[in-house]
Amino acid sequence: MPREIQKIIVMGLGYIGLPTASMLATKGHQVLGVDVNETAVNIINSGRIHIVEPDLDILVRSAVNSGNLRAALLPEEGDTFILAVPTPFKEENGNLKAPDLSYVQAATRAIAPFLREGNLVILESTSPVGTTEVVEQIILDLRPELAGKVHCAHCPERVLPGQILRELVDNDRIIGGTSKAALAKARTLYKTFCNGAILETDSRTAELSKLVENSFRDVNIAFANELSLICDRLGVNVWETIALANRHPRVNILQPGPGVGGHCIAVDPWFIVSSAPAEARLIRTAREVNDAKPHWVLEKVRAKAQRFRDPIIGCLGLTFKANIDDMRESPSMDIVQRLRESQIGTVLACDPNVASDKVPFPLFELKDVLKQADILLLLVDHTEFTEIDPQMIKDKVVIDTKGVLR
Ligand code: SAJ
Repeated sequence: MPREIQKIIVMGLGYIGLPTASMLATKGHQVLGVDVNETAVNIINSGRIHIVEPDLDILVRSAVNSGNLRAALLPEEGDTFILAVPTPFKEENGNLKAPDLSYVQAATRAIAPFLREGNLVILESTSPVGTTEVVEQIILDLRPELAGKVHCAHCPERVLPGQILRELVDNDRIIGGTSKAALAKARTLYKTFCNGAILETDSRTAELSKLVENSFRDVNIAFANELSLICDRLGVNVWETIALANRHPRVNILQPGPGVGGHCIAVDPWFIVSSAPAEARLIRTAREVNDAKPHWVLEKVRAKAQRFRDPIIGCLGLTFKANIDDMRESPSMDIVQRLRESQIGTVLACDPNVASDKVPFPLFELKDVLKQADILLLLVDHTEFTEIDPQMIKDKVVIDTKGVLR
């Protein structure tokens, strides 16, 4: 049990807000989760979940049953307010992608009337540099009498979808305060459930650190994706090349794929690019390299299809990575949809993790796709696909974007 039980308001009950709210509730805090989605609010209040994440259902059920977690459409007064709302990007000038802070601004305006002296406001959403100061300014504009009396901090979430609950507890946590009091209060709160180190800094450095983590990964995946194009041009196996290079003690190349998806790595680097466009040349190019990969895969299929009249193209996988059901920014989904529009052949899509009502086209069983396809396009390394018997596909044209059907 925490030494000091707080009333905590969590704004946004998605992949970050809901696990965080439930975790705090199971540690004894009184938590009110707020979301604009009425269906989600009702589902959570009945002890169930509206998203897919291993073991989250158990945590939410126990938090709701304990009476410590409630969900609602509007906030109330409390001790700490956590903002865990989306920060997507919007197209600007046709090309540069600018952060869309409208959800952060709306959530801040929604809590402002409920703030009291001594409250802590934590921004967890991945945000461009300066956003915590923007949150503070919105509060002061609406409640000038609270100047110096409400504390703001940025504590970026860093958990990996598929392993959220473990990483919420085990990962080190960066907290960036706009004041010493904000840092002290945030440290006390996160210590109630976080076993990792609590690393203190200012809010701008915390904001940039989070963006840098995801940009580091994006740049490194872009290197692997560029290698896959180079190897294809030179007739060399990219997977073997990377495996061999990685035997050097100071080389650790990531894996190529059909592109980079998800709501984080494909988005966050743009927040750096839009704040420092002249300087962020490598980060921008990496985004462009990764974003161009689906088109390259499509052209590969087109080239292989030329020897057939109306080939059946079996597409394996729709999600943005293996063994999850999440299709946000998924390059695989993009490729399948563009293939369907291309008239290159007849597309049979298959994904054992995706429910048929989640996609606007029919899904087929793996065994049927394996039987009928002339061309087999592997897009996601779901376990079911990595276990395909090579004998079953030896007569097919195989395009394996993840290198698992070797
Ligand atoms: N991918 C590759 N090759 C690789 C690794 C990944 O093509 O070698 C692709 C995946 O297939 C996927 C995309 O990259 O399409 C992103 O997948 P991921 O597993 O690398 O990361 P996410 O988006 O699920 O979660 C990331 C994590 N950030 C880092 O690892 C630095 C996570 O810790 C963050 O909390 C999360 O973003 C977030 O919310 O920002």
